[in-house]
Amino acid sequence: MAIDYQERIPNNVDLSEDRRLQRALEAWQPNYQKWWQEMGPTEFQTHEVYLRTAVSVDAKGWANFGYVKMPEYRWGIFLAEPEAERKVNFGEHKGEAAWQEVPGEYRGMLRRLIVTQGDTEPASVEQQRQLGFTAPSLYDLRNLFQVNVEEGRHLWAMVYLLHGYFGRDGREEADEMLQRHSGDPDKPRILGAFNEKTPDWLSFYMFTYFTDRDGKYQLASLAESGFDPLSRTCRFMLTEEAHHMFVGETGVGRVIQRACELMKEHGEDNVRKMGGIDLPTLQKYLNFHFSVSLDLFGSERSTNAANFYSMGLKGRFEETKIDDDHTLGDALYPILELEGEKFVTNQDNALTVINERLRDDYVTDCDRGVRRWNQIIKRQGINFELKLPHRAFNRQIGSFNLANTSGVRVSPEGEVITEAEWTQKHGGWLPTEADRAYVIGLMQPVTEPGKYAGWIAPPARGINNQPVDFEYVRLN
Ligand code: BYC
Ligand code: FE
Ligand code: FE
Repeated sequence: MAIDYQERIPNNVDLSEDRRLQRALEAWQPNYQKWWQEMGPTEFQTHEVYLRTAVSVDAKGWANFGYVKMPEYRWGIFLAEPEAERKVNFGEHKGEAAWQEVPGEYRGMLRRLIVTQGDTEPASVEQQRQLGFTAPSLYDLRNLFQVNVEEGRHLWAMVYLLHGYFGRDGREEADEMLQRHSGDPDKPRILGAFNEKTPDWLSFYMFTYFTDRDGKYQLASLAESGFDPLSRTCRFMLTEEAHHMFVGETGVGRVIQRACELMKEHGEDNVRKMGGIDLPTLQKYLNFHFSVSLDLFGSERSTNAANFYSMGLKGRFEETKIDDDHTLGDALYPILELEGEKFVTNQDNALTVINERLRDDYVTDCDRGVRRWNQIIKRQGINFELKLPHRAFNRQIGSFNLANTSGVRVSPEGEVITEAEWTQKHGGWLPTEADRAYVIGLMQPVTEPGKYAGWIAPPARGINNQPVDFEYVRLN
């Protein structure tokens, strides 16, 4: 029996006009629902949550808010409006009409990019599945679920491309998206950060600040793609991503705010005594999440990445705003490297080091938020500064990976140290078991509207102009 997908899957891609695609997605949908029930939020599936749903791609249709039970969320397929006469804007095909079908010779590469992107989306839902039990407020609980349903929709976005443009192997890849799981020893998610745990709300805010921001930069590069359906779907995903990073930035900001208030109130720095999260612990979580997120940009030198660019599949951040030839034939780009025990800046072929360029854009963006966090601390009259650690700190991928540095390690300040020093000092730089146990111990659910856990300040304002004591999740 054919389901009316016009009804079941909101979409702006004329799904009902393409019976084969419709059937393929019909076959995948129950598997997605099953995955959501088994691997999505562990609780609250039958509760009404005040969610926004994308009902169209223009600014107005977007902001549709109402109570929804998560399994009934209208996961749909939304592509940004096509751009008339759009061209491939970079690489060897620069100037050709943008592709509406997959260019045959790049099929494998393109599929791989889409699969890697798609894999992260359900991974993050899996990582966050236990957090609903310990939300610091109904406002935060609602934000968690908003992020979760939208990451689910981002999976739909990539699965649509796989089903719509890649035939049988696309369908197989779509199935595998639901078979790999975050942290699964046999079938892990593809990228490192998506196999880490998100066991507490501080980790969640750091993740949405740092790791969702990798999403922003990767999606922005894919939005430049010469493969137009990918470009359009990523452009719309980026509008959803903004909220995820907002949850992260304001979440961390509120933890900082609360720590500062406790310090002032009690005239002492050790806010753990008062049930807060101290700033040095925050710095350790920041160090961890920033460094694992840096790994998501791949190796500094990458032939994959150079090929993605030359083929016109994945551009640079804001490609069309960059003033150069967009082919990067002889262009150079600086990269930081360790030579022996010294950092040196080398110039290398801009194509080869294109991952590094995106990482640079990302670091600059991360730093802006850290400065805003420091403003919160300063306004409270507290003398403390959060910092991004050095980019070579705690890396697992690329030239600063321990395996590539003959045992050299780097401190957050960027000093080259020995393995022995690392062993001795890393507990001061990254969350220890004791730090994690302390933070997890604070995670007690607060479920009364308008009440907030003692380790976090209330938000400055509510969602969609609702008050902060609004019933964002109906528990009865
Ligand atoms: N962990 O040539 P290299 C998001 C692999 S986040 C494990 O340096 P390349 C979201 C690599 O796959 C955005 N493995 O890499 C956020 C390759 O494997 P093979 C996600 C890694 O290809 C929050 C080998 O190492 N989107 O949306 O230049 C919540 C050599 O690598 C890692 C994308 O990533 C790692 N960290 O660059 C929800 C965009 N890094 O071929 C969602 C699509 C590398 O030897 N992906 N490897 O088996 C890409 O553009 C590229 O795949 C990467 C890697 C930038 C990730
Ligand atoms: Fe996403
Ligand atoms: Fe996201």
